[in-house]
Amino acid sequence: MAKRVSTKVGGKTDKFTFGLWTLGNIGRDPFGGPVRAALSPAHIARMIGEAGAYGVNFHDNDLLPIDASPKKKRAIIAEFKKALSDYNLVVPMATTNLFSEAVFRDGAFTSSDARVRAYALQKTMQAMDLGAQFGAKIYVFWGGREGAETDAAKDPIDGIRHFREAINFLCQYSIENNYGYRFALEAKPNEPRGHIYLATTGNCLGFIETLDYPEMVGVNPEVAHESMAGLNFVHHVAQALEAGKLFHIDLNDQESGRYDQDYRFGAANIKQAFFLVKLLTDHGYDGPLHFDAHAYRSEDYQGVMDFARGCIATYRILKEKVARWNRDGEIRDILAASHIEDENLAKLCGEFSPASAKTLKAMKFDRHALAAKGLQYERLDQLTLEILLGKR
Ligand code: GLT
Ligand code: MN
Ligand code: MN
Repeated sequence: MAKRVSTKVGGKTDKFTFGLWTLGNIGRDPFGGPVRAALSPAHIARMIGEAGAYGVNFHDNDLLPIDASPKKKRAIIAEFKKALSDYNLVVPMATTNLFSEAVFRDGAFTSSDARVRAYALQKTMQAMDLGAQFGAKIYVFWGGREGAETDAAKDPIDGIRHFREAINFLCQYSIENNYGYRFALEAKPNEPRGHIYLATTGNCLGFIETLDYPEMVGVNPEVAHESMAGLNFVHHVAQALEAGKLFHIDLNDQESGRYDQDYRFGAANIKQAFFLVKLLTDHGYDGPLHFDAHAYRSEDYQGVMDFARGCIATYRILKEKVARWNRDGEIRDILAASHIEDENLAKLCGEFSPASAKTLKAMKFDRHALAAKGLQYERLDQLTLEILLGKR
């Protein structure tokens, strides 16, 4: 049996995962065909195991081709299970392909055609059965086709309503079958649709509270997607974490103002990657760390392995840098100087009472004195860079 490399920090092992569609990506883009031969799911799983990961995720049709015969399906499943056990890999997350087939060209759960919506539900229930067979406990919903090019086509309120109906139905399906799934909604602003509904993690967090089983549903933010929307990814993850809704995370990288690049983790914005790892580490996130990324189209499968190992290596290096940053004396001093607490004020502002409001209103604040001292964030940011550049 191959040995799995693991990072133990505070007794916990980082749960690095890849989707079958990530290492198995054949390098197609809108302007050109494949540059790598398609591999079997078992073969991809072995590569993921060789890279030192903890687990593998899949869409129903990454594992089982949509028209495979029952006999063929059984053979694929048996071979895949063998690869998982050879490499001691688990399947923490499963999902449904609701985007490749032409039937979903105008949406799956949000199609204007009730028959397409019903088919999408059927396909998802079957995919949930498949995921459960492998022990998956997280179920991702990426609504890549749920959107529009023109709002003449449908009322966006119908889109939201139909999406809600589908998630409510499927929560109930999971409960009825004792699958124990937690659903994770993945936002993206556009691509492949001109405009996708629930465009950001913030939209998803708002939507979740309108569901029948809000406690079962969280988010799966992806670096590339929030960055495409021009937003600060770390802040979005922070809001999800703080709300207890970070059920899963898609790590990759993205330059601003571009198509969904799905670059190797840390490839484009190392500083953001550092603050992300810091956030996840400081707050004890212990869910899967899923690299939802693709190797450059220039690569053969050796390059794909370089890509996979690179994702894991960068995460680990950044985690070491986080520990270094957190114990750096000068950094701590700068932070201590700007983080000023006051017991009386904490009492006064912590909880409203008519008396505390009255006291507060009567207090005198010298706003000029409060603003007199610089905060040293230039130095702080430079120290961060020096740690990242290996000079500190
Ligand atoms: C697709 C998409 C990803 C999603 C996957 C889950 S599929 O590759 O680009 O961001 O996470 O459906
Ligand atoms: Mn993703
Ligand atoms: Mn992406």
